[in-house]
Parts: sequence; C-alpha cells; structure tokens
Amino acid sequence: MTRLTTNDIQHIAAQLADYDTELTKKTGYSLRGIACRAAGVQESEFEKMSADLLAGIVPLTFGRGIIGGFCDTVASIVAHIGCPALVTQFADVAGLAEAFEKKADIIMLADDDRFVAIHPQSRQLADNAAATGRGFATGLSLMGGGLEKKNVLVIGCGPVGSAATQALVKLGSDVSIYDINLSRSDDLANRIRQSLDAKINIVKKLEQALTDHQFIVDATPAADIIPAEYITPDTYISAPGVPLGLNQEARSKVFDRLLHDPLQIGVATMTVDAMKFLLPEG
Ligand code: 2YC
Repeated sequence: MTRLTTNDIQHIAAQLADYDTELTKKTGYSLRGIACRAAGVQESEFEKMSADLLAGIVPLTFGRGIIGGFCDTVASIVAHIGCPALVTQFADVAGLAEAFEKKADIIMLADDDRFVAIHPQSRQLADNAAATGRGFATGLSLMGGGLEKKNVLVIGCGPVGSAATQALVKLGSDVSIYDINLSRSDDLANRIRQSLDAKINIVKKLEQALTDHQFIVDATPAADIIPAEYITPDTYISAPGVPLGLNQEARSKVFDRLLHDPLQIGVATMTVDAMKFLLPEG
C-alpha cells in the first residue's frame, strides 16, 4: 500500500473542477458519474440522496501518523460529488466521538493499512482499495468504449489490482494478470475462479503481455513499469498505482488515453459505495 505524501495531494481540492472537465473529455463522465457507475448506483438517485447526508472524516495519528492535507482533501472530494463533509477537529477516538456527536451518517478514516468509509446505521463498510480498483476499471471501460470481450492486462495483484480484475471480469473482459510475485497472481486467479467461475490468464513475462495488450490497468507502485516502446496509438492505460508507472516519454506517447490520480476516483467511488444501501433499491 503506497503512503501518499502532502505533495501528492496538496493541489487536488483546488483542481477538482478542472479534473471533472478532464475526466468528461476522456470518459464522457464526471468524477461523480464514474463513481456512481463503478458503485452501480443511478447518478440521479445519488444526487437526491447525498445532499441530505453528512460525511465525517476523522484524522488518525496511529502508526506513521497524520498526512498533512489528507483529511481536508478527502473532504473536498466528498463535497465535490455532492455529499456535505466535515473534518473532525479532534483525531482518533475523540474524533470518532465528535463525528457521532455531529451526526455524521458516514465516517471515513485511514490508518497505514486501510482507508474505509463506514455507515453505522446500515453496518455497511466501503474500502478504498476495492473502490479504487473498481473505479479505475470502470474508467478504463468508459475511456475505451466498453471492454466486453476485449483483452485487458492488469499489472499488480494486490487489493487494488484484485478489485480491478474482478470488475473487468464482470464487465466481460478477457483479463490477464501479472504480479512480480507469482503467488499473488496465482492466488487472485484462484479467487476469481471460485467467486466468479471465470478463468483469467496468468502472465509470467510482462514484456510479452505489454506487447499483446492495448488496454492496461497499472495497479503497482512501480515508477516506470510501462515503457514508451509498448505504447501505440491504440493503447489505453488506467493507473491507480502511485507513483504513476509511466515516465515522461511514455506519458507523452499515451497522451490523453490515460487515467491517473492519487485519491479522487477511489474516494468518490467509496463514498457512493458507503451510501448505496440507503437508496430505495439498495
Ligand atoms: O491523516 C491521516 O489520518 C492518516 N492516518 C492517513 C494515512 C493514509 C495512509 N494511506 C495512504 O496514503 C494511501 C491512500 C491512497 C489511501 C490508501 N492508501
């Protein structure tokens, strides 16, 4: 799990409107639109519901401690998609108590291992890694014009890559997976076979897979894992991994056929996930 830095996130809040414009140009949908599709919720339903809810974001000092700007940035993303949000004045248990006292419907908090949104009333839990994988898989599908029966390569079989793989299998894609640690790709393939009764291909040589695939999810923390030589005018890349797995040459080659952000799509999707059980058909 990559730990973000203040530098990674400090400009996000001020650029959310521009990011919506960029996403709409690339995928046809805004940040809220992608999140709702990834969560399987009608955007109009979400819009009605979210305005009356309150999200409380609680800073946690455990482990490696607070990341400057993290909770404020999360709150700005949640508010941007239409759900009022506050950051508690206190951290840890005092912050959790404050969120309850301020009648937050959804409570969001992150330590070094997990970032979750909980909806105590319905006992629902939304996980950022799962939401991020699903959000970026959905974004890739929207950007690429639908991925049913298309070959898609997922690099990285951790929590984010696993969620992306599951989402892509559900979208009807033919998924190949690669992980530097072969046991992780084996485990993911087994989990997918058991849960979705679907067969996915395990890739052992990344270079060959990069040659064979035009749709790629990069869910790794590797900095330069997709070299420019493998990028063609038909290549689409959805990259939830931080840092971005493309160097400057590769970024200019893939041009606008690239989705990447350190928090936005994951936070927006987990927010919709957390409240979807409140919706009439939820
Ligand atoms: O400020 C705080 O409350 C800190 N406890 C937050 C720590 C978040 C650590 N996790 C990460 O940086 C990344 C994020 C993308 C979310 C998941 N992992």
